[in-house]
Amino acid sequence: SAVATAQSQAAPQPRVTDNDIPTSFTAPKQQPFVAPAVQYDYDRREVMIPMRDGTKLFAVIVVPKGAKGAPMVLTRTCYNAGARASASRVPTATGSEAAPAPAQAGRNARVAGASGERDASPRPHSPHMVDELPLSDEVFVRAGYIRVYQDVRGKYGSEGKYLMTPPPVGPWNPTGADDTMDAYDTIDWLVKNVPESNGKVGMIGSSYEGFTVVMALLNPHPALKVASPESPMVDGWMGDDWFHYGAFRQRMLDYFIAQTSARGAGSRVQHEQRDDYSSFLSKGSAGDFARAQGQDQLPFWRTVEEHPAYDSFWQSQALDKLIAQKPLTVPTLWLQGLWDQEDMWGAIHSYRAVEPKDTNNDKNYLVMGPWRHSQVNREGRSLGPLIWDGDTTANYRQDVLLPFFNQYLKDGSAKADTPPVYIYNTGEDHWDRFSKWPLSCEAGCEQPTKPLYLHADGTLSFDKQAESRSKFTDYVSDPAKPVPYSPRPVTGSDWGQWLVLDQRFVDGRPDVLTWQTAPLKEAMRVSGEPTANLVASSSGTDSDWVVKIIDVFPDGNQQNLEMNGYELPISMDIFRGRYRKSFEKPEALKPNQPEEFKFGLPQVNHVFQPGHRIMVQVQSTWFPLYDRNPQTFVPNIFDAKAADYQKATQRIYSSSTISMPVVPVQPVTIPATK
Ligand code: PG9
Repeated sequence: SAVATAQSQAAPQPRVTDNDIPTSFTAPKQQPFVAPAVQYDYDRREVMIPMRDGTKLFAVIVVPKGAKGAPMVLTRTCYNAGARASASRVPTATGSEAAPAPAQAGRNARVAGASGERDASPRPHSPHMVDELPLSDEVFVRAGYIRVYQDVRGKYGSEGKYLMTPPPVGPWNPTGADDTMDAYDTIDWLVKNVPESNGKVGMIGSSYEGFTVVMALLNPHPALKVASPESPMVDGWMGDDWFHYGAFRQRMLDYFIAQTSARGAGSRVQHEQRDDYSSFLSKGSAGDFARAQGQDQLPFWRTVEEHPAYDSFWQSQALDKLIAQKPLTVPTLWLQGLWDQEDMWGAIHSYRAVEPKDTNNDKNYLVMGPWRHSQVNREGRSLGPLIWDGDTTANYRQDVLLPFFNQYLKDGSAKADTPPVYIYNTGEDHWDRFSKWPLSCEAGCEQPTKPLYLHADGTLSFDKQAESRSKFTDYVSDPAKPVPYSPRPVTGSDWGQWLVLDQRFVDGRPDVLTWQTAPLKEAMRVSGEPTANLVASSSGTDSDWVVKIIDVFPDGNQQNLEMNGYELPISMDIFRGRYRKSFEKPEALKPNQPEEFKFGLPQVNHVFQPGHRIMVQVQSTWFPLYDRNPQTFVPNIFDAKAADYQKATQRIYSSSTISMPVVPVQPVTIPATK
């Protein structure tokens, strides 16, 4: 048999060499590499497009070979049009690749190995348009679109001077040009100079690129037929990148340098310590940190430093207010993530501001996915530990975005089955289709919210107990030991996931108060905008208030041990107390006097499952993402001195509530037609 034969063979000889490197080696002669003739399936044109003031803006136009009567999709970017239009698609196994630091976040081409990094050692262009352009363009490429990327004025290949997210021309923008005019002139040029096009243009872009879409909508060119601002930066003071209700997002200081220290890619900040918690803490105020980095050379930092309150600088560029002045004429799909760690304010507030004027219900649409910032342009199977039913972003782009764009851009296309509101149900793991949003809110919604009481004994319930101003829970907030927003060392590596981090990493700290309900007997659904109504006092004269609504998962999950007891935040935000009466004119708190602090929290469309608990956490620091409130009232917190940072005793009175947008577990939805 074979066994017997093998056994009968002689045993192998041991190796006799004592050196695996021969005394000489001659490499065979290399044959010169002859590249096969490459057939490109597209034309890549680089053009300079003249604006009305004579400034020329750089654009890359990617035209499929043989295109005729094709629609165009335009993105106006501050992130290097040349690289955006040449981004190889970056495969991600899980959709949760290490998130870029804030200075890089938000551009789908700017993950490791793409975009900026590629500039140093350029790879050849792919012969295939679908591989050459970013993943988010795949649906457009397959549908035969022409794709255009353009640098905004003053950045990368474009001429002119750069202002950060420039306000519309006026007192705060003396340049005579803005992104409304530049989009108009660009579209005008494109429809006259791209012979393969059908003269119809759509605009799309996320974050800064979403800002440029909204600016175009303020005075749209007649050829602009459809738009999708994705997580657009709309109000940098209220709740997008720079501040949230007046609390400064000092991590964005990196962005100031990256974006405005050079016309191309700016320099990066070397934080002194690996843990940003220590790097920021050791410098003092956000102003001191900025100055230590040389940011006083940067005009945009100086402007922000001069405008810590919501004065006319911020008000005059709040795009949700500006866009609502006229009815929308261009069908618009406002989009954002439900855990959007950068621009959580813009899309939803613009949608809500415009909605009353959308009397035919045919221009104003809203999409909110289970996504982090700009995740819509990447893979969407998961976020942190949350695994969704399929690739939510690919499905959205294929099933909702493309048909919507086709309807308005492709001649002879069918009407898309787009619901006015398309929102992911993060508790039941599926999309919901609604005719309007929010289903419930404090004022102006069909369903009023239900107050959830923060009882002094740490329980949380919808039952109003004998309300008394003398009942409170307290904690000491020490700005020298602020509560981290993500576990230390804070390196920014979890930037894309920090809004879904298990809050047990701070639960139990003496300066984090926790309330929770009993395990729910039945499912409870929240669909809309929760509002925090804190009745609170501080022994200091200024204070921040952070409120988190958390879904506490039960124990007993044998399949996914990580989720046992997981404290999943579904809505959290921060409010700077000095602005409780006026966002424009801050006012000191009266020490130890209970006052009301009321603010809207991010939107939710969630079902708390039976057995889960609802938890609320309150704290007064969220560091180092947000700069520390010194807890002593000073004219400008950017300039607070070491002695201003004082411990304070914070009291949360039991008349405090969270208005919860509770709705029936099965609200009325719009059925899909297919
Ligand atoms: N969130 C980023 C940004 C937008 C606008 C201004 C500053 C930053 C972005 O991802 O583009």
